[in-house]
Amino acid sequence: MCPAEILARLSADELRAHFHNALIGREIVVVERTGSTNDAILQVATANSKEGLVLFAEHQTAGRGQRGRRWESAVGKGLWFSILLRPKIDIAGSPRLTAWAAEAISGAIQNEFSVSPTIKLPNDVQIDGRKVAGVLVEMRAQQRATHLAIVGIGVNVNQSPEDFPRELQDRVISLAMALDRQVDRQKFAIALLRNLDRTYRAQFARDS
Ligand code: BT5
Repeated sequence: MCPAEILARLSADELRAHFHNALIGREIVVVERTGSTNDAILQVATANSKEGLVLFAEHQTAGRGQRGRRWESAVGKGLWFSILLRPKIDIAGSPRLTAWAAEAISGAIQNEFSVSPTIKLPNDVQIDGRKVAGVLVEMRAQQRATHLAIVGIGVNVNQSPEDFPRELQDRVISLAMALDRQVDRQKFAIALLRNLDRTYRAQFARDS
């Protein structure tokens, strides 16, 4: 039997309560369904949006990886989200953002659970040689303003092997598969956003 919180949907209100003084997470939105969170976040953002807006989707119908590859996003079983940032880097510096996000994901997994992920450059986080998370950074040049970066993060949390297409099953893993138990997504989302916020401020923030 699963405790209720494991089956629960993400709660934006509960997430927001943890990030009053944060940069990443100062605004948090959870949508039920969207194509790609990397696109949806630009629809929610306004010209004056501060960096740190986070948008999660429970159901992502057109999740994408690099170069138009598909990202499998089982409904309600992973963390599928994007962060809007204005980092102090050039467009050419975007690989630094990808590496930062992958390290923050890996660090959060290590802190929360008794597993040690590895990072497969440029953008994969793996457990036992199987992909548990991926990062997709997309930058938008802005005239007379700091460039916008959209950092898209997908983490497999509560999938079983059969939640993935057959052709991926021997290359992928979820936290639940690695730990042999279901994981509270809400609790892990808080730990992950905290680690992203702390490490982003140290490396990229303009006025932290
Ligand atoms: C990535 O691309 O790893 C970046 C994934 C980013 C996904 C997030 S979800 C929130 C945000 N919104 C989006 O639309 N995207 C971001 P890449 O390195 O190109 O890896 C893609 C490849 O990983 C696919 O071609 C598959 O082989 C494999 N793959 C697909 N879905 C997967 C999954 N759920 N877990 C592990 N591997 C997967």
